Amino acid sequence: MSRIIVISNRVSTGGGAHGGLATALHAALRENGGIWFGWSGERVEQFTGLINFQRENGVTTATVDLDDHDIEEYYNGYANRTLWPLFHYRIDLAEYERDFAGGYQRTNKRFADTVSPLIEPEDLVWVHDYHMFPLGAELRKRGVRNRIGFFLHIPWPPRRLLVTLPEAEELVKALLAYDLIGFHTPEWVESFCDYVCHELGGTLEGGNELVLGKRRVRLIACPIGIDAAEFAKLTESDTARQTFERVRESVVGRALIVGVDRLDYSKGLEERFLGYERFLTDNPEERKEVVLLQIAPPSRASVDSYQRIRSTLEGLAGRINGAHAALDWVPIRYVNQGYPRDVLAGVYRASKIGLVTPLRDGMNLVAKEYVAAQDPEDPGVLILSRFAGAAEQMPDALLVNPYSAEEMSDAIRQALIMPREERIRRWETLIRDVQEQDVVWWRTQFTEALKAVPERAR
Ligand code: ADQ
Repeated sequence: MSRIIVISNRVSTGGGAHGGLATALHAALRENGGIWFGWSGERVEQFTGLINFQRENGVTTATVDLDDHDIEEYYNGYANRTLWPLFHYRIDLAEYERDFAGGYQRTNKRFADTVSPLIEPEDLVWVHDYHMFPLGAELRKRGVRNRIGFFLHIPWPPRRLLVTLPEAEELVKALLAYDLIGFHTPEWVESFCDYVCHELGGTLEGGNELVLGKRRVRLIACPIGIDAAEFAKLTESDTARQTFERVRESVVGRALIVGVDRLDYSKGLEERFLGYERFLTDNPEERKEVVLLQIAPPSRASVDSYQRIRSTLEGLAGRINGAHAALDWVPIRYVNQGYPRDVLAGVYRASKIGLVTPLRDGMNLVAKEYVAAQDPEDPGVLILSRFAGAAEQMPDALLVNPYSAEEMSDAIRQALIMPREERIRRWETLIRDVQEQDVVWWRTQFTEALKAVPERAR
């Protein structure tokens, strides 16, 4: 059986608690052998390419430290200030700087130099996400002839937006060095094809193979899932039960609405608060019957746009609470902190509504975790943005346009009065797919598709 070489910006070690993605990749590494390679998250004065190998619970990881230039230009710069906003349709926030683009290429070359000697002829190589677009092409330049697949965890932007990126053509051509490119949804696959066919003159063959000159690459829509079984187990844990009790007590009979997101402008938190405020204004009789708990740990704090969203949200929560609170009730509890997964499971289960309303999201795993944590006898209602990749798989959620405060307000109202039979009916369809198309299903779909790519001159 072929080993797997997983390459991603950050690496999750074999020990401790993890999200579904790390668990699924660890399982693959344990079963097939292999290595998980990437940045250690550490900063050094001068890049050395020295690899730190670790082995924990049968998983080998190999990490390198980056220097200040790399971190500023590749990570904070091109990945977080250029590609992330552009790929989430926010060209107003995207910064196009040649230094960032140069640092991104340099760091990818450094990764390729470091990892290529670790790759053996029969290995399957699986590269992850927007930090690593050029890595496959760099590996090819270093003589790596293996099957190499790439999976994008974020959306692929429409052609009309992508053409604003000065390096778009170069990046997309580099991507064609992979054998297989995976996206969460058919919509992102179509956007990618649209760019390659209309900007570069490529052609689509057999519905899933893009051809440009001598290059041929397969495309797959392969939605990531969660480890649903593990999440259901977490929900039964002591910590989850205690959290459930504590949270339920704290809202004294009111309906809890929960949001759980990294503090990121793509998650639509400002719009969510405004939608909730609209609900409070439109439904004065319900006013004191609900509480919104928003859990949002800060991320990427060294990027300006993330500092701005933090202060905007603090201001907004303060204003809404100031305008609507009563002696015994505060409408929004806004918590800037991360929680262990078993605590989150208890919070999800205690919540009558899961409010997941990103403006744009590759998939969104919180939506699936919320469903997995519900009580089958009395499940809560998922309100989901139609602009999350997850919406495609979850039509039985209440789908909303997160830009419309009115739609969000209507959906909250509909969820609060939804009869139990309807909640159960919708939840049963949702949980079936969350369980069937879990993270192991996703991993298998991708790796099997990669193995099926015919051997050919690379
Ligand atoms: P993210 O943008 O990070 O991932 P998401 O899919 O929602 O978004 O995953 C977030 C994970 O972090 C979830 O497992 C959630 O439980 C956890 N989390 C969030 N807030 C937390 C908190 N306060 N405490 C503890 N844990 C918290 C990117 C893409 C997504 C895509 C994933 C996977 O942006 O669209 O679904 O990758 O491909």
